[in-house]
Amino acid sequence: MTTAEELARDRAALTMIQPEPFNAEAPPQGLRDDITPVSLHYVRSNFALPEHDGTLQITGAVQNPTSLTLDDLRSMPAVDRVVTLECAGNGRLGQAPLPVGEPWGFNAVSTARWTGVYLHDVLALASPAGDGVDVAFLGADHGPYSQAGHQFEDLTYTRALTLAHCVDPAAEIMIAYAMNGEELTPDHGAPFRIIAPRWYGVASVKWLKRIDVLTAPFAGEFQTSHYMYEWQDRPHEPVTVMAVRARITDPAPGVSVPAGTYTVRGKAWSGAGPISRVQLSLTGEGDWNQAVLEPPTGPYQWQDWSFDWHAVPGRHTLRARAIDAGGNVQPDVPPWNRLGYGNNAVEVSYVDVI
Ligand SMILES: Nc1nc2c(c(=O)[nH]1)N[C@H]1C(S)=C(S)[C@@H](COP(=O)(O)O)O[C@H]1N2
Ligand SMILES: [Mo]
Repeated sequence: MTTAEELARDRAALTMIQPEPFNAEAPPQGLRDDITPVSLHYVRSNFALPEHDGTLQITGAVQNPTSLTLDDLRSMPAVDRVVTLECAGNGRLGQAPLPVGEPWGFNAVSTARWTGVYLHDVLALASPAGDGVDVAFLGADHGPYSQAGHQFEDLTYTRALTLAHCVDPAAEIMIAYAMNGEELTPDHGAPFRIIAPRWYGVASVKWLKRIDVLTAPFAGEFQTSHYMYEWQDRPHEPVTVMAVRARITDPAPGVSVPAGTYTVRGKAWSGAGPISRVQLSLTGEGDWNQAVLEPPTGPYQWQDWSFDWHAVPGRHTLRARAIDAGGNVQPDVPPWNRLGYGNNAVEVSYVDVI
């Protein structure tokens, strides 16, 4: 059991967005290194922290309904992956008019080393039926829910991925029980959770309680009503992989820097593949200079970039933008949609050189 003091300690270093259910961003130093310490990793929860009885059920269209404990998972071959997770609502504050939903700034993104088992290995134990279509993941968290005109007395956090995606070894979807080498904390989904690399965090169901193989597409609230891009001028689309994005981490927001050569640093990532270029504008006017981009240290994590800036006194407008291997470029203007997802517009950072 986690005491209130332990919970408060776990949360103390984060930038709070909402106290209950607890939602908080990483502080700027959470984006500095390759791996975000657990205590600095953003938290996004739709319901109060749930109780979890320690078992995982695999039900539905399977030949062999299965129940597993944490010890059962630990006895299976372990896999270890560094994964950048970003909330699809990250950057919502940059959209105007402000959409409904959590008013996230720009730090609902972090990177951790997750340890667990492959989802496809766990599914194989239950033998999904040949006519399986989707796999629904149910969290232990539930409760009354009312947002954007939808009301429920008791809704359970449930998300699905296609069965084909779940059993694809190349997708490397995990059931994780450890984060940066430690047991999962309550806020990050103890005792185990899904980690779906490349996808916005919404797919990585915490407090995993049940895996249900379905013979028809899943149409739950968090699948078809929320986490949809409701574009104004084209058909709605589900939120899937993370959009390409670069961040400036140094100079940190609001920090003045001395005149001379200053190495501007940052991160860049995309769910569509590795980053191929990062460019920096020093005038705010589209003078895109090539930054030095570090090669990826793993397939699912942000990359470092840097740029030696000849900083002269005055106020400067720095902007960084990333381009991924698929040729996706960050837009200048946030891609507005009613629920405010996927704002990957180029961010502006004002820096005083003294
Ligand atoms: N059971 C459950 N899983 C969940 C959520 C939730 O509310 N309930 N939120 C999702 C969202 S929207 C995000 S961005 C990630 C955040 O994971 P983290 O809190 O470990 O950073 O968890 C996902 N998994
Ligand atoms: Mo999210």
